[in-house]
Amino acid sequence: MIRNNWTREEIAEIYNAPVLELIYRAATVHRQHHDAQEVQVCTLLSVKTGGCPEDCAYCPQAARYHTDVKVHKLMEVEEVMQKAIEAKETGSTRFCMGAAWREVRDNKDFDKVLDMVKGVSTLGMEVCCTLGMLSNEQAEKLKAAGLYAYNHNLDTSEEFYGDIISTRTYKDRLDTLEHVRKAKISVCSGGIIGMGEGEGDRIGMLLTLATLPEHPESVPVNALVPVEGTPLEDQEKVSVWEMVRMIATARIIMPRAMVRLSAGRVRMTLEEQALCFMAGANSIFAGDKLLTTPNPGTILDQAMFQVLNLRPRQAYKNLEKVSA
Ligand code: SAM
Ligand code: DTB
Ligand code: SF4
Repeated sequence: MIRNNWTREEIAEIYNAPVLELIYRAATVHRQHHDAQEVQVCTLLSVKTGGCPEDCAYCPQAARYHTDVKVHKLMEVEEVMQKAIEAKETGSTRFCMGAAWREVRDNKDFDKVLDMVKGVSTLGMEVCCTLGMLSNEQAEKLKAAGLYAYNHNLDTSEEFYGDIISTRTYKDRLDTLEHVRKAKISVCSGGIIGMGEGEGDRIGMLLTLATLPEHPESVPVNALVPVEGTPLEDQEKVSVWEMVRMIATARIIMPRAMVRLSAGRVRMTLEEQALCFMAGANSIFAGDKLLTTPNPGTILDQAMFQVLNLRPRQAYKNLEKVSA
């Protein structure tokens, strides 16, 4: 039932199906593998902001672009703990700490991140990090500290990658995903639409994800948040149907994954988000900020959950299934 041998043609056929058929098919697969009323709620925290040496064309945190993002050195462990406690109190069960690093270096800052991971894991939340490239050893250290998941996006297809980022390669990304997998950390990997890529690039990214030796446990689908000062500041907003096609296709080809309706929700109505849940999305980022850009706050999301009869998923549910 779970396939890792999808072909480009098969994925293209799914992606291009009549949209209501596509939603129906994805909704059916969703119900075979998940409780469709349940949505995983994650909170992001930027623990080290801005000043990044990479040139990702979408990113407000790249040092070379002149954006309004204020550089902030690595936060203190106590401050991070406070934010995690607040996130838990407002209903999040996953806490993801992001750093504007090209890669992890073996220094005091990494030791501090390991302490953050240790601390947050004592709260009973699923702890996630997104810190850039990792070696095998660094992945193992994070695992030993209690890290549950690691986010590392492919962002787009291998063919389009060079148009968006020149300071690292697609293979660098895949290597880190392999290190994360080897350390038995849950893999979170997805991408962004609305960067000027073609449909073939969207399908290409999904093909790479769905033909990894094991599918990622989470697949974030971000709509580009165009930020002034970045090369992609003038990109047009993607239509909800493009989000729906991405989400539904991811749901059908990676049925067990949590598909996350990620960046871009501030520009979507409740009804548009409902279509995304119908198409198989079952996770969101909560709180009034993503890493540096706005996100619908807790009050709006709680109201949305009420209208759509959704409820937050408990933490570590997958592990319980394994041990049950
Ligand atoms: N520096 C690390 C890295 O690049 O892997 C971790 C942090 S980075 C900000 C995490 C992810 O955020 C990126 O891979 C990208 O997919 C997403 N992202 C960054 N800026 C974005 C934007 N303006 N719109 C949508 N997604 C964005
Ligand atoms: C992901 O796929 N999206 C999140 C998370 N993983 C780290 C980040 C979105 C960032 C949007 C731009 C910002 O807020 O800086
Ligand atoms: Fe740096 Fe990550 Fe932003 Fe790229 S996406 S510029 S690596 S913070």
